Amino acid sequence: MSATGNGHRTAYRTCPLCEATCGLEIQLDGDQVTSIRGDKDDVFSHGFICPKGYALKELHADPDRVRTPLIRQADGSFTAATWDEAFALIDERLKPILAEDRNGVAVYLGNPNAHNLSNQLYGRVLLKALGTRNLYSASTVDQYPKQMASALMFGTGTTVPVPDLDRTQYLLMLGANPLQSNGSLMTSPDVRGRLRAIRARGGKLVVVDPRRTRTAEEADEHHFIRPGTDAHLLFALVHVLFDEGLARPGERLEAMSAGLEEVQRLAQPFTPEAAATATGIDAGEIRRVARELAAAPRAAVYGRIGTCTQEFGTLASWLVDVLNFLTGNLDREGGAMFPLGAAGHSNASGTPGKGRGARFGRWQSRVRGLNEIFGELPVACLAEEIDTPGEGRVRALITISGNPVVSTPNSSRLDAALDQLDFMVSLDVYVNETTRHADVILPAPSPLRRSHYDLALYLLAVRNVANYSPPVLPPEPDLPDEWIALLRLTGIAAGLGPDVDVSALDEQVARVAIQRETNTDGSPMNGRPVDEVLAELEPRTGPERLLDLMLRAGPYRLSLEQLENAPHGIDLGPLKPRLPDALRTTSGRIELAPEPIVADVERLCASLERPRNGGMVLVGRRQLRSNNSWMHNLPVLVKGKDRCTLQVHPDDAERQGLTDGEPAELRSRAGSVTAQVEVTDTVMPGVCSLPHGWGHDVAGTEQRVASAHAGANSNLVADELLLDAVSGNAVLNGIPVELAPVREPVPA
Ligand SMILES: Nc1nc2c(c(=O)[nH]1)N[C@H]1C(S)=C(S)[C@@H](COP(=O)(O)OP(=O)(O)OC[C@H]3O[C@@H](n4cnc5c(=O)[nH]c(N)nc54)[C@H](O)[C@@H]3O)O[C@H]1N2
Ligand SMILES: Nc1nc2c(c(=O)[nH]1)N[C@H]1C(S)=C(S)[C@@H](COP(=O)(O)OP(=O)(O)OC[C@H]3O[C@@H](n4cnc5c(=O)[nH]c(N)nc54)[C@H](O)[C@@H]3O)O[C@H]1N2
Ligand code: SF4
Ligand SMILES: [Mo]
Repeated sequence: MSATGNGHRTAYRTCPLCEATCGLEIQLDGDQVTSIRGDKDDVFSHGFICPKGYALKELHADPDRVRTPLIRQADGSFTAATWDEAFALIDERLKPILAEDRNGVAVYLGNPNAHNLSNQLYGRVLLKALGTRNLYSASTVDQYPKQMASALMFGTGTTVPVPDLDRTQYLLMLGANPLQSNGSLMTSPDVRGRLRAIRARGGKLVVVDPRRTRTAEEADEHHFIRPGTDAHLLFALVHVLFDEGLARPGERLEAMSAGLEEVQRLAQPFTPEAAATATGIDAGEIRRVARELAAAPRAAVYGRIGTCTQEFGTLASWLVDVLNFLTGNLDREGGAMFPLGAAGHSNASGTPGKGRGARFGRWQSRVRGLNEIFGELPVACLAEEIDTPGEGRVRALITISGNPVVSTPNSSRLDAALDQLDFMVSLDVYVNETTRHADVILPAPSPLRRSHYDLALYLLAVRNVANYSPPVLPPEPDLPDEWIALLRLTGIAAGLGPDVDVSALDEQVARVAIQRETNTDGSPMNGRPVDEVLAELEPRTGPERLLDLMLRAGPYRLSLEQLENAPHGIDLGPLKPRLPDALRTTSGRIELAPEPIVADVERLCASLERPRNGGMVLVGRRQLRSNNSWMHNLPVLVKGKDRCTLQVHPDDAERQGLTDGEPAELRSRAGSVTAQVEVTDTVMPGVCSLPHGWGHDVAGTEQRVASAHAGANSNLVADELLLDAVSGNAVLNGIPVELAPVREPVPA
């Protein structure tokens, strides 16, 4: 932070809104933010910023943002309360439910937790104290198929290869649109610049997407693909590599792997011809892409939300890295590499090259018997766990930074189910579609009033970096950082009552974390007395103390002080090969053919025979000025033309009698929704696209701007019964739908 006269000063802070981790330069006059722009000295983003980064200014000032605890009254309205009143009520209402059944209290964790240091570090403390098996999160409408495949192949869910964007010469990208999303499972500010650089150095970008996206327009080549058939395409690429003797992982990779022959056997039925029928991509083109991928000096295959939130999400995610392996590009410069985070990277701690591996399905959901994954149950079954009577029913819910009523499939069922809860608490910054059901809302400070370090996203970065931001502004006296609320909830969950001694509990949390290090082989703290390490971290408390510990114990042996002295971040260099040390499988090998994945190939084979009846399917899309469901209350982001449109190909529009700009009704097994049609040949025939996160026209919310730009909720038609069989992740792309014109005008 640098200060000049008259209260004018400049602060630097990492943007917490998406995975790109851009550095912001924030000008302030006293407490007022006067401007936000990209920090050109940021070691990673070099001044890049998107419109959401600027929007932090409006988010900070948004009069609709919740600023005190709220308690819901009998008539449904909310009244302001003190923190003590709120926690007393929570204690009173949760205690009897917890006493009867720990699993009676469910938790839903939303996406912003991944961008919030306090919540990442203290959310898990609360979960441990609660001891519930009913844990749900946005990860099962997102990336768990990828993390599951990674865990089975490499040993942990954060051992996810990312494309080495800055050095690759060939990038095959499926189901991602980083020009709108700014990248995901690939922390990479200014993706457009980095993609353009690939082409500028003579490389090639190939995009596979049922829509001709902005990213596709940047590419050398774009292939439309029938939604949900990426695994067919990827298997066919594998098939061609084996068939033509192009499967050459190289001695190094081969020596540390298991299951190569099994992969070859599994790929047999997936001839380019068979895949062509399923995917709609010509067999000759599939052969050519396979040959080019094999011939490229350094290549990477990368898949994201379109390959995860679909019927064969785990298979597709697995095949992406099978291809990276077969072409020798796994763990190689310019290929798909493993980042090394400065703090909290489980594959960098303990014994190198071997671990406990991954286990799934340790328990099942009560109603549908769905498997546990990474300690969670699929969020697609949350509603039924509430609305199905019987022993073990979910009776209370805590949501933390989540809006599942808009973000998860069959929203209307969940919306109704929340009314059947005995008690609900939401930690959130808005009264929105979900939190309006809560009995108590606990607010969180503006991002500018809390510190930041991207614990999760640096584990996925295309370059190793570390950047810590102190709060730009001091906390408001009555709006403390979220770790304090999380510890008070922990006190309640642990039976210590609503007034737990927060600093004593925090010290206990730190001691447990230190003890883990002092007990870990290879840790610089191994064997040291806990008190001694604790003293070294003084006078820090809260998230800063834990972060400092993690940085010191981390692979670069950094300290928080070093990061505090580097407001533009510390560049730790380009990605380096990390195998076999990063492996944490029980075998110490790359498991190319893990059993749960192999078992699902049969289902994929069966789908080859599926008749293609010409029906319509729905896919989603992301838009630059949007962020899932929660930034639609900021005028700077919603101004201009209505963006929540239903994109339909001209041929389909004609066939169904749909007119551009007119409303259409979209129907599925789960429900229906009305949206305005946009006729465009950027979607392939047979596919329509509606963005998610909209539908703000429900009663009882307090988001004036969002309500005036309501849009339609695509998850009213997403079907909670359609899942990726392996992971339990929801199918949000490739949902069978019917379309019909609506004569009535769409309500504004
Ligand atoms: N149909 C369809 N559905 C989808 C997707 C899709 O592609 N298609 N994508 C899915 C994906 S990838 C995701 S990640 C999910 C997102 O699903 P969710 O995480 O459930 O939804 P968000 O819209 O991110 O909601 C974030 C919530 O956090 C609150 N919030 C914001 N900042 C803070 C803070 O600092 N503290 C607290 N306590 N709360 C805060 C917001 O007010 C909002 O209520 O949606 C999924 N749903
Ligand atoms: N502006 C903005 N940025 C965001 C978000 C946001 O809501 N808005 N959300 C953030 C979050 S939580 C996430 S998880 C990331 C996601 O980041 P991305 O994965 O890059 O997200 P999308 O832009 O939705 O791109 C998914 C693409 O998959 C395509 N697709 C759909 N079905 C299929 C299919 O079956 N096969 C193939 N090959 N493609 C398919 C869609 O047409 C779409 O273009 O974005 C993050 N960034
Ligand atoms: S790209 Fe993401 S991190 Fe960068 S400014 Fe935009 S929202 Fe923030
Ligand atoms: Mo996401």
